[in-house]
Amino acid sequence: MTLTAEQKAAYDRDGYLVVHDVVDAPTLARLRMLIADFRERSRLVSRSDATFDVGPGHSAETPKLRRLKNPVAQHAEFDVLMRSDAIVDTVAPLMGGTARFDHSKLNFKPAGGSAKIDWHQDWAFYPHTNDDLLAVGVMIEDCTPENGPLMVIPGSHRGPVYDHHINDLFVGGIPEAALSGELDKAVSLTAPAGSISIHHVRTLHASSDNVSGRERPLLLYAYSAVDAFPVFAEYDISEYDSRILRGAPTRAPRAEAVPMRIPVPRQQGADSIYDNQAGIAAAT
Ligand SMILES: O=C(O)CCC(=O)C(=O)O
Repeated sequence: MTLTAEQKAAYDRDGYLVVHDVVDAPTLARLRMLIADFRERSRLVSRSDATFDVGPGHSAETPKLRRLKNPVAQHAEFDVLMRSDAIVDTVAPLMGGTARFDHSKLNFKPAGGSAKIDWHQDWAFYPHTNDDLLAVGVMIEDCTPENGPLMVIPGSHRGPVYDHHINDLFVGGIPEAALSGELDKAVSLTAPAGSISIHHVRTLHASSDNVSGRERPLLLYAYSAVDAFPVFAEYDISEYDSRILRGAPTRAPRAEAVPMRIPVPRQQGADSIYDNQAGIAAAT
């Protein structure tokens, strides 16, 4: 699907967009059957594992399935939709014309008032060398005010990058008290099944409890521009900080628009500059 100039301008201004009629009815029907199968399989687990994230009180009799992890790797149908022109042609122009798949998840938000997601910016989870990243939410069922639709703060992608730590621990969310003045601008992204939402990686977003009687499955695909590279590898942060010789620990890197190149791929088995540089003589 090709976005209009108005839709692109709205995304740039607001940091989100909802597009109707992106996923056709036969695809939706197949996804619903597939999702029902996964929901049934989740009854067999008693706790979260590599495939399922289950909430408190989950059991075979009363499943509390919150998330199917990495759906693209779980079934080809999710992979095909992730690569589809319907989605990729819609979002690539919002990232300068390129798109790299980053990750996927399927959030079920079961009925009965659970699986609330606190306000956060995806950027806090995966900072990159530039912020041309976004997430697509495929609405498998209608998203309504009652079933905990995604909520966003328009324009927040141009605002501060909020602290997602409490007492030096990453909590992946922002206490509402830190967002005073912002929350009354929140917009709920309600739309019929088959629509997609698109939110920028820095857009503040959240979702409430599902107080309807029906599950709200939302299939999320995250994409990045091909020249956006992750800047964070998981350090042993205490060890990393223990090597500071002057200055205080920080969780806010100083970012500058400096040119970079990425040192891969490497010669198989090369583990020193001597091995790496052997490639120069071999090539000249
Ligand atoms: O499922 C939702 O309502 C929001 C999901 C979300 O923001 C996330 O998983 O990062």
